[in-house]
Amino acid sequence: MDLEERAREILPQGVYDYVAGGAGDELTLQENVAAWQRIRLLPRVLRDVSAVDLGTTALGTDLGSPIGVAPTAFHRMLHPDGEVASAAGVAAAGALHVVSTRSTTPVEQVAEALGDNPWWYQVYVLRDRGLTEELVRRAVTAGAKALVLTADTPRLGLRLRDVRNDFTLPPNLGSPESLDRPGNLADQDPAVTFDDIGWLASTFGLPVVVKGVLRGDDAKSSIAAGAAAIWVSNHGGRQLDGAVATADALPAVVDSVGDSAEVYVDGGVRRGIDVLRGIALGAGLVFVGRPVSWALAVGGSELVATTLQTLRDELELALALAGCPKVGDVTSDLVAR
Ligand code: FNR
Ligand code: LAC
Repeated sequence: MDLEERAREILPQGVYDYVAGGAGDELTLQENVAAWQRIRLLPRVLRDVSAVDLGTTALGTDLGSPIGVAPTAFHRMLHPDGEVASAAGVAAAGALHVVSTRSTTPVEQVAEALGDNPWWYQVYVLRDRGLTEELVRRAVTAGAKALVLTADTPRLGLRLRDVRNDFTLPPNLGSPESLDRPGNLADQDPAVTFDDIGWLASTFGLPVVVKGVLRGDDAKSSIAAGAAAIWVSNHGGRQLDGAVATADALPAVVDSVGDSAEVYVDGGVRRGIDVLRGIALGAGLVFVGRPVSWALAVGGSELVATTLQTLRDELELALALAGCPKVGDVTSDLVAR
């Protein structure tokens, strides 16, 4: 039985559906997975792959692998130790971690669980700019190495499973710190523009990654406004249903960005081979969301670590079988056109 099925058995239906679900008819949710699976590879042979090195860098930081953990909300809904358990698992696996604005654990405690492991902080610009600044300032003080501005969520998408389930956040979450003032899930500012990229960069002095870009022109405008990296994402199919799958959007974004910034991707990545596919299409980092949520729900920090380690092992094998001893050897000609 796979992890998602096991999570489904132990989580309340509303919580399971909140995580598993997408927007509308869930076309984009399904397409994200299917689009990676359609990509056929052209492996190289006779390349001496006796040692495969997964090391890479992003925004000047050395990383053990190009696999990162995407920000997801409300981990205490999935496990009593919440973000402390997920962070400890991610750190044990040595993957880059991104902490959500919608953390149900104070960012200082998450940072402590991460230890020396590199991590970034995901920013929702809230209507309350003072609260936004306060949350980001605390993350910067706690050791975040970059800020990830989520750009695809001016409002939450239409999550029909949540509507049907009449889903609300469980009361046992304590106080999700970005929600503990008047306002609720809908309090993200819908008036955010490219100018806010410059505001974040200049206010906090960290590189800004813009997450949720699907178009080359938006990538260019983000970079012109001060973004250091572009994260191709459709929020795991949870925002505009019918939006293009990320594997299909990635090449055009990579083309239009050229050498002016780093490009990352997430959405429907389930196997190490998908990570290889993402890199071959031009992504510097490839992030996973739900697989980590399911691992957290079923087995806490240990299963989070095992799950990420398995993904890493799969990637290592995929590189060997593709004739690529280094991540830098994974180039676009590995994709069959
Ligand atoms: C998310 N995602 C998300 N993104 C973000 O920027 N801030 C957030 O708080 C959340 N919260 C969140 C909750 C849940 C339950 C899910 C499933 C997703 C989106 C996330 O970062 C990422 O883009 C997708 O999850 C990637 O797709 P996969 O790997 O889940 O298919
Ligand atoms: C979500 C928000 C919290 O996708 O990002 O549910």
